[in-house]
Amino acid sequence: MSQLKNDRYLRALFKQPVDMTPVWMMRQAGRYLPEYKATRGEAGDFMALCTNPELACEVTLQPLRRFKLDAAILFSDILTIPDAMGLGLYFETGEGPKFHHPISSKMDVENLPVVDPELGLGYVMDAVRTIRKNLKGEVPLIGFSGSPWTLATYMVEGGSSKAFTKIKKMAFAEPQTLHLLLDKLADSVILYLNAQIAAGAQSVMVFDTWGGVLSPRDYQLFSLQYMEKIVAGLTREYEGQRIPVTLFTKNGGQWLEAIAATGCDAIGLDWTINIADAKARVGDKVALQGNMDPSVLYAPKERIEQEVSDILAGFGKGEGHVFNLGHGIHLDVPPENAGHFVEAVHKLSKPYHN
Ligand code: 1CP
Repeated sequence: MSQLKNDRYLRALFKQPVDMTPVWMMRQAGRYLPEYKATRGEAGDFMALCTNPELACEVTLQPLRRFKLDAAILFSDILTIPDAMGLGLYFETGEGPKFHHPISSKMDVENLPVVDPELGLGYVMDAVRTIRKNLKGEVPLIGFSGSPWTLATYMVEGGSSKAFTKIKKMAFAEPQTLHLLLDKLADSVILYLNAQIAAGAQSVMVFDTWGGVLSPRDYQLFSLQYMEKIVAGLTREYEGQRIPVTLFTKNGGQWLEAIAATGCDAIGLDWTINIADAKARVGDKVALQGNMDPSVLYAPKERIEQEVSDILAGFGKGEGHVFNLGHGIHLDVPPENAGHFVEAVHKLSKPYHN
């Protein structure tokens, strides 16, 4: 870690002492930044941006030029894996992601390949290498993937969903088909994240955005079980450096003990749980990332500082906290408010560290 100029984020994940609490923002590169919109316009569309390593690097670095963030996150999307499996990802203006060929039968799942990241996702590894080179050791680079369950929701629903009727139908009417799909996805995610690590990702995060729509038993069966397989299959040390893994299940606050038991290094928290309670429950096992409601960024500076101060006090003294939002930054947040947030975390956290 010594080659990094700022290793606060990695140190916090390993529960080592830091001078102030590290901070980054989920979706820190994106449409709330005018410079992102300009680069995206130049690229043509979102996938053109993801598949062009120079432009993906440019948008990864944009938020770091504005704010003193303690980590960079690869600019890509969780849906690159299903796209590489042949589902045909596309975006319609004003709408979320969609697939030309969603999964609708057992045969579709049987015909689905496990992705070889070097073949179908080489552009992501090129982006990782380009970003690492251009970061010049300033801050660590986070690689990421979607969880098998969250990826499966998009693949079976054919895009974003609110009710998850198709995938739940598969879960209860044809559980073996869903398990085969989740298993192929878990194998693909392991290969994909390990390829990102080999290309230069210094930490990895698994986004389980939709695990929280499952019952406790089904969360274990259809989501957590496969994330556990991923944690066990990841490269945890690369070229002498430990590679931390963070699991984030939105609305997963009731399952923290089970998530910590997977062997991950850190748990990402959304804002529906009090961070003091989370720390009391699993703080001896894992580091915690989170957990300000992203909507607080609409508030005046004083209100943002109050919220940051409350979360810092909730975590209290001791190591193992990476500050973040509890979910992605909203696209209509004024960039200067994000700046107030980052500054507030650094300024107000100093008394909590020696
Ligand atoms: O420019 C545009 O119009 C595209 C908007 C966009 C962006 C900026 C999409 C489409 N993806 C991304 C980038 C992205 N997505 C990143 C990297 C940028 C960063 O963090 O700075 C990451 C980590 C993601 C992850 C992602 N994509 C998740 C998991 C995290 C989460 O926010 O819950 C999910 C669920 C997606 C799917 C997806 N891709 C894009 C959109 C709009 C969505 C969400 C659709 C939905 O709500 O169902």
